[in-house]
Amino acid sequence: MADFTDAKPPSQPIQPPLPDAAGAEAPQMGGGLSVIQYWAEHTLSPEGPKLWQTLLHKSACLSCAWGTGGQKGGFTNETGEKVQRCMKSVEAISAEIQPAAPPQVLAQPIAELQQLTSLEADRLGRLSFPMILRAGSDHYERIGWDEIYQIAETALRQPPERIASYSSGRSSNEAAFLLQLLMRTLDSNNLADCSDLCHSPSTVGLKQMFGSGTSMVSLENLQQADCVVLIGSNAPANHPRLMNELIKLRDRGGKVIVINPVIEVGLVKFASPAFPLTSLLTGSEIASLYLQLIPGSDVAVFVGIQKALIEAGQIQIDYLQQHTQGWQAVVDQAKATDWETITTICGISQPEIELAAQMIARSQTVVFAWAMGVTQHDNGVDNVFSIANTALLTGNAGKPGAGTMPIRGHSNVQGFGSMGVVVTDRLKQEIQQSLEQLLGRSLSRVPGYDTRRLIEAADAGQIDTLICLGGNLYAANPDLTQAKRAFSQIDTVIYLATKPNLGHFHGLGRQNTIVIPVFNRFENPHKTTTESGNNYVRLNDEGQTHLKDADLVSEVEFLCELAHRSLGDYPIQWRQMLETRYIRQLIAQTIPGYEAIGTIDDTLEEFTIGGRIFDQPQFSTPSGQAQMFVTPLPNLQLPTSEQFGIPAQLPHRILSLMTGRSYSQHNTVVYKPDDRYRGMPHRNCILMNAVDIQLAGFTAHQRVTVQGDAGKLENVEIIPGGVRPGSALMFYPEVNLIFKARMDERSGTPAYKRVPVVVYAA
Ligand SMILES: Nc1nc2c(c(=O)[nH]1)N[C@H]1C(S)=C(S)[C@@H](COP(=O)(O)OP(=O)(O)OC[C@H]3O[C@@H](n4cnc5c(=O)[nH]c(N)nc54)[C@H](O)[C@@H]3O)O[C@H]1N2
Ligand SMILES: Nc1nc2c(c(=O)[nH]1)N[C@H]1C(S)=C(S)[C@@H](COP(=O)(O)OP(=O)(O)OC[C@H]3O[C@@H](n4cnc5c(=O)[nH]c(N)nc54)[C@H](O)[C@@H]3O)O[C@H]1N2
Ligand code: SF4
Ligand SMILES: [Mo]
Repeated sequence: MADFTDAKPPSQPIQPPLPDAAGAEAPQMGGGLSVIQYWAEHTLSPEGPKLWQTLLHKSACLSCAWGTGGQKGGFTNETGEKVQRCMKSVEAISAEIQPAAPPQVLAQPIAELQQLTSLEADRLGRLSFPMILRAGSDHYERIGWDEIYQIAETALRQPPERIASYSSGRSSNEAAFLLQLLMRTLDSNNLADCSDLCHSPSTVGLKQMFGSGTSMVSLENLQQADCVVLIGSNAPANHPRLMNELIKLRDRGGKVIVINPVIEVGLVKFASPAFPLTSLLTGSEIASLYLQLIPGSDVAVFVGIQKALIEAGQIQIDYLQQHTQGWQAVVDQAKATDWETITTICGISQPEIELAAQMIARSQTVVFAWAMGVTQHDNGVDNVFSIANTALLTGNAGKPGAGTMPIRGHSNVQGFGSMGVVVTDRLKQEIQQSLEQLLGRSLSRVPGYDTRRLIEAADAGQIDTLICLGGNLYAANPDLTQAKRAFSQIDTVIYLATKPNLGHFHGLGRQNTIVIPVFNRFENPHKTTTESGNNYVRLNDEGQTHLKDADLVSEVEFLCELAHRSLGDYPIQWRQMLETRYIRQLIAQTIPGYEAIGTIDDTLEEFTIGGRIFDQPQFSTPSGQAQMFVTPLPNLQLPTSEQFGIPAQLPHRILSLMTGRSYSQHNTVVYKPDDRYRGMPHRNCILMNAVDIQLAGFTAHQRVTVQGDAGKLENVEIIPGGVRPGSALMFYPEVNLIFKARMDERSGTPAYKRVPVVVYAA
């Protein structure tokens, strides 16, 4: 374990006093007894028995990609450790075991349903019968399966460039594989996926650097790290079990460096129910160093860290020479960039950056982990490059206990990528070749639309048919007005979903909108698999639904039947795939690293995907070396009040707005309106720094208008809290109404974390 006792004392105070993480009423640490209380309330309530049954079911947790559960039992992680499921798991299950939404409620005029909030839409209950909204009608009505398949099959007969799919990472690998095979057999490459809005910059960036786009760190490796750099992640809310690894790391003397414009209370101190004696009551310190940077400036921080390492003679030249390419240019860039430029862009002082560099250099094994604060920027890929460059300069890639670790989102979003649900230029060559062999012809080379480009194409009237395998394409997008308009230009929209959401009421097609109710992961009548963010494949057992007299279909069955009706037996006997073991055999033959899935039905052995975890500095690039890239510093200038059309005399403040999740929501689905850890009591809040509140002449809790380049939200309550001055934070999906998508061109990911807004008193 590294020793920090002789670390150079900083020349000036390195840690700015931690601002209050949140408002006065907010708790002073993350986790805590309220988590236990939530657990207890739910598991002891009338839904308790069903909840327990589901928690114990052998299937992967529905919520995040940390990936607890699976064949080894609902409470086991991949190293065989017995762990608890966090309350996010309970939250997700609770939503799925709701009673069915009453038919008369779903048959209300669509204008009524459009009044519902995200929370209200979810609380309607589970979808339990298929329904259609036809052109000229003002409400959804029940529809029979034959007519559904007829409409769908006709809709797929359009030219391939005019048909598209969108998917979200809750479905299985089997459904994902079928979806892409169906689309590619039809010659369409329009395979948009929620990862386009999420970790696509990580996939694109890491693939170029290491030849593999996922985490190179296994859970076992993480457990050997002695430093974790956690960048742009609110893990206490979104990946709670990762917090236990950070607590254990601190307990064994390791360091955690947090890089985040928001002081997230749970990243300062977290009280974990996993350690009732040592952590739950008093809390465990998480961050050893907290760098509260200006949003969007991560590249500057990492170039700064690189510069400090170079100046201290702490980069690993031997390692770079042997295992990397392009390192000299990266070193030259850091040397040539002066400190003032770096510190002005990121707002972090040189001594603080130097301290971070020293912590990294003095650690034997460092894991660099990140989430949406890194990827959702117009330079998302550069952010990823700059982090991985830093890992390489210090020799922290390709050894046990170290490496780059994107913290993935949806519980099977990574599986969708592995199965080839990607646009053409992101499809692995091996998969392309195998599919061409299967089809007996070459695949279409048309680029295909990723998620943002799909919305643009639809908005331009270029899409006739859209199949949505889960998710909420409407509300996940920036500029909801555009998203709604885009949907209205699509003739046929088919949603497969477990529960109603805003998309089903606002994302409506021109001719037909069909909502098909599906079994969720623990209800499917067949086995399925999923892939965690740590590259671990889990096998999910068959299950049953609690819904009585429900007319549900499995995603696999729907896709098989639709494919059979559209394509007959070409290139496979689609109906045979209802036996999902055959799909797994096909996956084993097609997807690199997935060979072991071919026998998983017999062995029941879950496995780590081959070729992903790098314990040795031998990467999957053609040369075996990692490729490094120079990362231009971002220009973070905000528009002026004239550009916003705001009279200069009106009291106002122009801010860089971060948009993301509250404590109790899963993406576009809100479970509870407030975020107690940030002191935000409802959805229509803006978290601002006291300095900005004062400079604009506002007061705490005043109601203001927040305006972006696509619209405004009114009557927004100002909440003072731990955001970096000059920036603010609001919740999606509501805030998606007010801004257009600037995006990272290389990955297609919108800059959700740096939205220029003006705040003024109405
Ligand atoms: N309970 C729950 N779990 C979830 C989800 C959920 O909605 N609810 N969603 C799932 C999905 S799909 C995903 S992608 C993940 C999302 O997990 P996260 O990425 O943790 O979620 P976000 O709310 O987007 O917040 C990201 C963090 O980035 C910080 N940030 C913002 N801008 C910047 C910046 O410029 N630089 C840096 N360094 N940090 C910045 C924010 O302050 C925030 O702490 O969680 C997954 N798990
Ligand atoms: N402003 C802003 N916007 C963002 C983000 C942000 O940070 N800020 N984050 C982005 C990110 S990271 C992501 S991943 C996207 C999320 O975008 P999506 O993945 O499209 O949205 P979700 O809200 O996760 O989708 C929820 C719906 O999925 C359906 N569902 C749940 N389980 C299943 C299942 O097993 N099968 C099927 N077929 N359906 C199911 C339910 O009907 C539920 O209503 O949002 C993006 N949008
Ligand atoms: S950390 Fe993620 S995968 Fe693990 S129990 Fe919690 S929500 Fe589920
Ligand atoms: Mo995500």
